[in-house]
Amino acid sequence: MTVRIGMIGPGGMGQAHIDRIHTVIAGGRVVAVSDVDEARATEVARRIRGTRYASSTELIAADEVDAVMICSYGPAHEVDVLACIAAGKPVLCEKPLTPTADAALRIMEAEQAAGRRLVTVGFMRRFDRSYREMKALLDSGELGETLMVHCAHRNPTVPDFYTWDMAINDTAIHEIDTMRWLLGEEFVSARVDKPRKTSLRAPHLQDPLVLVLETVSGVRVDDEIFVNCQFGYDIRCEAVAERGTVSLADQNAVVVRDGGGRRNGITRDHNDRFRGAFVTEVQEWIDAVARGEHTGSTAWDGYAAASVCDAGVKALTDDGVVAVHMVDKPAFYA
Ligand code: ISE
Repeated sequence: MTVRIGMIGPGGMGQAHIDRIHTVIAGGRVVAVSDVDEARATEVARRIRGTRYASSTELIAADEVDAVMICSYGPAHEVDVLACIAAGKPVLCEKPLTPTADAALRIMEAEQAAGRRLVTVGFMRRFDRSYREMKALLDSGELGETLMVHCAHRNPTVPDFYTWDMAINDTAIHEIDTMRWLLGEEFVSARVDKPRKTSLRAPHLQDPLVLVLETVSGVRVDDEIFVNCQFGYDIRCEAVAERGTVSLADQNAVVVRDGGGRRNGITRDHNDRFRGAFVTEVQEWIDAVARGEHTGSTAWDGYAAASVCDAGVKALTDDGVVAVHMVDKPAFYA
């Protein structure tokens, strides 16, 4: 069976997904697109020989669409995810599921009323080989209990539309989800430390910043967010446990030795750094859709991440520690 996918918002991320679905991934094909930018939707539809729908609502309802990928702007996700649930169609929604926890709660409520898990959130780092090896080692108990995790998330630059809160709910959200998954527990509080700002940033941004999170059992996670670091897309993570540490290795494919010394390449963006993770994530999703099953992060994961983001965004403007507020996890997501 070929899973016929409708894509909402085929911008940079969406087109990267289309390319992998049509080249390296088996079992799926993007047959329909819609976008607020009509010219872009028309061009992508022509390129994939698919149908352009005038609205996301029409795309979701179309008989030729078995499942939906949402790659549009975060604030536009809720209405389309709810329409997919109403239509009974599986949906892979790029992060953030929603920009606020309240919106994610509405999605959870609709999905529970529908009685079937249909929503997968695109938290791709869970599929990254290095993070998976790190999790397997920590879960084995060989290093004892995990006490702290030091993360860094650096981008060369960010686009003009990047607003002050996106440091948390668009960038740090990756570590928020990955650390929940890695540690297997929820966060209870957030604090933001605001160091000296780089002169190479837009004036409205606090860049860099350090998001400091604490889990239920007291594990402390610090996450350096530096989105105008200039030199590359640099993702670092070191977990400190009772008897040792484990870190992500450098992600270079080759090491150069010459008169300038020994060095390795640094990736430029997320599609480059997490290429393998994206392929595994989308392949597993297509396989699960074909079997009529759910896979990957759930709407609960989207909600939990949004709840931590809400506290993190508050901590950006307020001093001190902000509590994370979450509802109890429904049995549906156990
Ligand atoms: C972007 O949306 C991503 O998901 C990238 O992985 C992240 O590094 C970047 O900061 C975000 O804006």
